[in-house]
Amino acid sequence: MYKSKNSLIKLNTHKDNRGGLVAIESGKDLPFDIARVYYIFENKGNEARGFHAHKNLQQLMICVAGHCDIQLDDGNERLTYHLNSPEVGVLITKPTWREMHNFSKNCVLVVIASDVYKAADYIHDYDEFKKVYGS
Ligand code: T46
Repeated sequence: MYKSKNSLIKLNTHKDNRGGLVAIESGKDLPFDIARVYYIFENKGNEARGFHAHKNLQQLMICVAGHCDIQLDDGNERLTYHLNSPEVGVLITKPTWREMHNFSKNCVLVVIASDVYKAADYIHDYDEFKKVYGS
């Protein structure tokens, strides 16, 4: 499964009379091997987060509880994804500026990433990002 564009993906969901279960496997459900998982929760006063890009990191973001808006800008267009389901994720496969807004109080945003945390992979200046990756 290879996606050259950032996109919303429907996750592999198993539902029965007990409830739901989502499974995400490297190589099958993701175009990258999983190196790290982190999550964002207890958002204070609806503070926005992100405001940076990654050069190489690929990620899948899933709102497993509550809801939030994810703005993704690949240097050419900016799209907003409203995440509100544990069955759907937004897959980021290319250098992308990201901002997270409008977190609900109960929001838990799980992020599955292709690499460990590397400060050198971040771009914190939007103009610099546009200069390198914009058309
Ligand atoms: C991203 C969005 C969706 C670590 O020590 N290890 C980690 O793996 C991460 C992600 C963060 N941190 C530390 C670095 C900062 O001291 O946790 C603190 C908060 O991180 P940051 O300000 O980067 O959080 P966000 O929400 O602005 O961005 C994060 C990710 O950094 C970023 O890769 O795509 O979530």
